[in-house]
Amino acid sequence: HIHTQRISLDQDFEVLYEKACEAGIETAFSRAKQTPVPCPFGSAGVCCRHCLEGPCRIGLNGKGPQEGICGANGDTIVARNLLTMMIEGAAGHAEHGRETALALLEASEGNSDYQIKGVEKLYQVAAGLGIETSGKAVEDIGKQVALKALEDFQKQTGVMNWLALHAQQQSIHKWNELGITPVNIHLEISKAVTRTTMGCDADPINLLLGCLTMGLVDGFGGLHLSSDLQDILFGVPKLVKSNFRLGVIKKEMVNIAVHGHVPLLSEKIVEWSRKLSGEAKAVGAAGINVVGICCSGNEVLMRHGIPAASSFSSQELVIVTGMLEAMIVDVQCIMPGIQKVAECYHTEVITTLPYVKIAGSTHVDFHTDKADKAAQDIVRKAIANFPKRDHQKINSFTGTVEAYAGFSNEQIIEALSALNREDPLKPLLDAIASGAIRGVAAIVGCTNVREFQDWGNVTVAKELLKNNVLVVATGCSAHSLAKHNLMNMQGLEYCGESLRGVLKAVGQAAGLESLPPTLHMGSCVDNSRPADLLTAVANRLGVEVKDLPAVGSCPETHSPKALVIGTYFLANGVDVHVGVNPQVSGSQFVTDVLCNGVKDDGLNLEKLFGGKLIYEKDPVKAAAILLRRIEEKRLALGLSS
Ligand code: NFS
Ligand code: SF4
Repeated sequence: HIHTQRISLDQDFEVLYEKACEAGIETAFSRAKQTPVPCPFGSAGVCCRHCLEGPCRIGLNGKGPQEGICGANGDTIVARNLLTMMIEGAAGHAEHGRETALALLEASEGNSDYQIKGVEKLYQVAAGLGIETSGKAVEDIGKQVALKALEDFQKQTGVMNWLALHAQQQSIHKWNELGITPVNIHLEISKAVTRTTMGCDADPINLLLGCLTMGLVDGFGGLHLSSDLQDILFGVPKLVKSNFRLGVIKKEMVNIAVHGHVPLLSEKIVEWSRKLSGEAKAVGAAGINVVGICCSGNEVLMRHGIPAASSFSSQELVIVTGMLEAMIVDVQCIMPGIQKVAECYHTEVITTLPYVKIAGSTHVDFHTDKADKAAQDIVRKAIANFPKRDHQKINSFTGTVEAYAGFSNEQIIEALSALNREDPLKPLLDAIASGAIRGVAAIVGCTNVREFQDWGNVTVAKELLKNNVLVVATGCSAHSLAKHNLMNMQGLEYCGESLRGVLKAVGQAAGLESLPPTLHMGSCVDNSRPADLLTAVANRLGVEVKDLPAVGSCPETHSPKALVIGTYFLANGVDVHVGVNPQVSGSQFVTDVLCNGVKDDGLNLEKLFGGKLIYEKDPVKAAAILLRRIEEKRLALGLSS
């Protein structure tokens, strides 16, 4: 018998969790409750499994062994484990970028099922890369851009093209002086793996510098490269209105969930679900309904207004509605647990990449040159499952929450230019300077099964809004905010008066009632967008990103990807809050470097870059710290208090 307890601020998932528990269906939430206390050594980051002398672990609180068999001390082991997490996060995003680059290359060469839809973005990126565009065909330029992207996985000297494309000069200078500027993505990942192996890097400072390099690899080679190329292939997101919560799953429809991260396949699923709706009607359904999970959900929401069913932590429970014909997954944040839950229903889990399979699931191999065929096969499998529903097991929800999304920088600038055509950023800068907006916060990252779902994300957001901070969001935290009315006009009541005034002024100029209280900027790779927004603001003011009253917050951190994204922002001097233990407490030294500043040693994150890591579990306290940091930066910039 599994004990039921509250798991989510979202009532629908509470209902489904209880249903699952009563039916004896295990989910991540119930498994988490079975091991209520995680391993204390792993939690502190002091467990080393890098060779067969070990595993070794450092005794906690100074008791027991303070070195591994090889002599590695706690500082080295903690820093090395942190770097290992960074590598995992960066590798995932890099692979996302590489696949997108190949897709652009193939589309440009005319041998794939994709075309270039974001022509304007293509010209813009090409110009930034120094590619000659005049008199050239779109496909030609597309090919040049794709080759420049692939160069970032190959070049042996210089700096990454995508870093030079997006970083501020002053930052590049700083990174060069520290020797942390990445040359190419694969080279840096390979080097970082090498330095973490037994008998290599044993200097905690050097290992932490390695973490920063991974942050830069991730930020430029993962996030920016992926977002740019996706915008080129699929178009730049524009304002859309859609819906969140489980009511988006429709009883009368064939329901298909797209889950994962790389939108190459989900774009095609959306397309073919529209084209094949007649076949769904032939089996008695009213049509085909695609819903999003995690970042695949964010991607198709941003570009097509596809409604979103779930963030990371409750992904298994979506199946417990009994109305999902297929869950299609590609890569990252996919719980293997979905398969066992699916076996209790008629749902078919379909994996699509040769390196991401789940035992027991259906596999349909996906490649860009047969994307249409794969998408048709998959949609038809879902249709065929519709008549297999067990009507006794269905839980349907009617409630949905409206949400605006699609806030690319292009969309934000377009909205602002209704107020000032010549200098669109000026209204935003004026609002920040006058103090009507105190600062900017990006609420990013995950939901975590060990946390009360949505609580941290929503609470940090509400606290910041109340204090007139402009809030943008990405990833699963955007799901949390949307579900709780923070992306529709109802949520304006949570904003401080002066922030609400600015949102209304900008929104009304752009033809809306107001801008929503928080702006959905996309998936986790789209953290490139808030980064670019900050860079644009800093450049316009003639300062560095580190000087801006801007913070990042990841209240319900779950993934190493979130940690490495945070590190990218730290390398740019932006304060980053995490609400979940980052597993470094086993080393006072590492904790001090990241969070407190080391007095007499060579590495002090805040002194070097201008920002620091803030670990605070309590979302109200975390928001208070972030507000204080925003005010400190305002003061340093000479802005009104
Ligand atoms: Ni980001 Fe998106 Fe969600 Fe966290 Fe996972 S889906 S890439 S890692 S859990 S936000
Ligand atoms: Fe132990 Fe050192 Fe091997 Fe790690 S690398 S398991 S600390 S001997």
